[in-house]
Amino acid sequence: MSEWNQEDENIKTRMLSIVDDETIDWMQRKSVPFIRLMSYYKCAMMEIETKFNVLNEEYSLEFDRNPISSIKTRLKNPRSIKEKLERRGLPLTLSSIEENLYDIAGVRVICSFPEDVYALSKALLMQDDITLIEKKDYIKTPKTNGYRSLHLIAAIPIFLAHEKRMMKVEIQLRTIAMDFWASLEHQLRYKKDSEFTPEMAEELYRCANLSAELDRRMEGLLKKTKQNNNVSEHSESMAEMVGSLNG
Ligand code: 0O2
Repeated sequence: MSEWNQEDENIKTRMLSIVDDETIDWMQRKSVPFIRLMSYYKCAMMEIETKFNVLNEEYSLEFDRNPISSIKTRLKNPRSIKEKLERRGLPLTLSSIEENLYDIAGVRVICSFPEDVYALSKALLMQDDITLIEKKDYIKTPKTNGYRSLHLIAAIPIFLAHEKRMMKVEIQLRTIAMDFWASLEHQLRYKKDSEFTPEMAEELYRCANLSAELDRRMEGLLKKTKQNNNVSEHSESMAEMVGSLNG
């Protein structure tokens, strides 16, 4: 028996000591459709991730650099799903999850430069199997705390053995600097053992502006390298032309 199976057996034994067979049966009947729905979200997430990997590959061939630094995916956990439905006073059912929650499957694309965020989102949304449901541009209009990211809710088909299903995925696109800020802000804000003061919020806001400035300056450097490339490409072709005239 593998370690995993042994673990399953241990859980079953512990469960049997506190609940009866009938209850376990009921729990399984409830959980199988839930697990199936989660696997559909996982498939949709994989489809979106692949689309971004394909775009990254194409861009890296064309422009000799990678617009995507990394991609992270996550499925919302059952507890967060339940809490979100309860917070909104919505029924705790599978159809309610599908209809009301758009962030069960999340794909976070960390880009090198701000222009990559927009180029990638445009390229994704142009694809004919993608339907845009919602777009929030927190880069053009940052949140009051300084948070920046481009959020898309998109529907994508997944093809199962006997059916095609449209699944919603939340896509967050942001630069490395925006991600650095958001990750640390999240850690600081939700630190259990300490208070998050207004002064700390102000300092974080200043840090967000600093990271936006960093993005602007890095993008400025990128533009300069592009201009330099154009100059050298031009002089190369000029040199070729001069060469051919001389020949
Ligand atoms: P998790 O675990 O990261 O997913 P909604 O999701 O529609 O109920 P809202 O606020 O309208 O709520 O959605 P929005 O603005 O699109 O933001 C949703 C997600 O963006 C959050 O998910 C975070 O991941 C991220 N986000 C939004 N604002 C902030 C922020 O101020 N700081 C940081 N660090 N992240 C932010 P969840 O559900 O909070 O968590």
